[in-house]
Amino acid sequence: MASTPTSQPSQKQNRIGLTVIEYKGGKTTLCAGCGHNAISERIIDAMYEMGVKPERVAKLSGIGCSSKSPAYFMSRSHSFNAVHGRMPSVATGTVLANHNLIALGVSGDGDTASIGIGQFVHLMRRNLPIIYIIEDNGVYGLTKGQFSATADLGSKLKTGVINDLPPIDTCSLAIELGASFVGRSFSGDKKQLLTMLKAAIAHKGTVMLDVISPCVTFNDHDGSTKSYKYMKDHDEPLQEINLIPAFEDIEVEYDPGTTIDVTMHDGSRMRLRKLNEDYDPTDRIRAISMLMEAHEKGEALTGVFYIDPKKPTFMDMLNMTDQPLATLPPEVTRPPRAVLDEVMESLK
Ligand SMILES: Cc1ncc(C[n+]2csc(CCOP(=O)(O)OP(=O)(O)O)c2C)c(N)n1
Ligand code: SF4
Ligand SMILES: [Mg+2]
Repeated sequence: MASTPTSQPSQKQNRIGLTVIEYKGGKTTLCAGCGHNAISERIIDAMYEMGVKPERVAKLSGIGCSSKSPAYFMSRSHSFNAVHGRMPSVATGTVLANHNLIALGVSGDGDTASIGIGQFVHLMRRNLPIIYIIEDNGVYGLTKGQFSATADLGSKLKTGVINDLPPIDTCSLAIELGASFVGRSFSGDKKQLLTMLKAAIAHKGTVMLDVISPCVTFNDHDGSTKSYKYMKDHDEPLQEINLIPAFEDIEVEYDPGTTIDVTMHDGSRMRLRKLNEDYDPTDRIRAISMLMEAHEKGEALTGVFYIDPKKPTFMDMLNMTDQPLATLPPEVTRPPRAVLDEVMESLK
């Protein structure tokens, strides 16, 4: 008897009729086992599961091993590899020109917190619609493993050099400055990272995700606080996170005493089951103090630290046209002769 052919998981179509293969990119040139490769895999899964059209995504990055990684996922999307630390301004221009695109920024801890800190802080205070991921390994991987500004005080390089400067916590900074969805995850925690990325796609505003992503070549030894072993031993998830996408429309029972339900911009629901304490991720001040407390205790907290799904975005503040600027016809964007004459007259 002939057997019924079963379809391979890789051939299963998502809600827009695409298979996961259509979300893949070029073959990675990063080291085998690099955390950045795992993050690329989760981005592919999240975009596929949420049914995002690859052509709607603009991948933006700076310089570093992390910033190379957009070449290794979603080949069908738009892509721009900017100058070191300058991705935020290119991303801002991209979103201003065409707000129908989903901006996905991939940066490193060096690209963001060292050379790019000036651009990063201004991006965070605008609440531009963007998913901004820091692939955080505590070192400049591409230039052979010098400490970055997120390396913890007292952590040790392979050469034995000790870091004697305090780290910049990009999550506290992003919350303080105005990002509307801030969290931290670990490249080795498949489920948590995938769910946070799916929630990021459902959010409108700046999503800042700091993902601890071990550099197996330069920062995965004893004495590092960004190694696989350190994260496995110290990772303290704040919540158990689930996302119920708007298109799935399922009702699931939950206990409001132990669970917080956040309705996202697109109608999806993020369900956060508290694991540690009575933590409210809509309280900004509490979020910052909790991050400082965790830091004092040497805990590597992960989870959604802060979310405000209703905060006006940069586009709302600018009162932008519904139709993206990039697609407006010249008759609309070009001032008529009489208006130009009036401007010239006013300058005399
Ligand atoms: C203007 C400029 N300064 C310095 C460099 C050298 N450089 C290239 S990548 C990099 C740091 C990358 O670190 P990070 O962003 O953490 O990425 P990783 O390689 O660790 O993923 C530096 C300093 C450069 N390319 N351009
Ligand atoms: S040097 Fe480090 S960060 Fe760069 S690809 Fe290798 S493991 Fe990844
Ligand atoms: Mg780095």
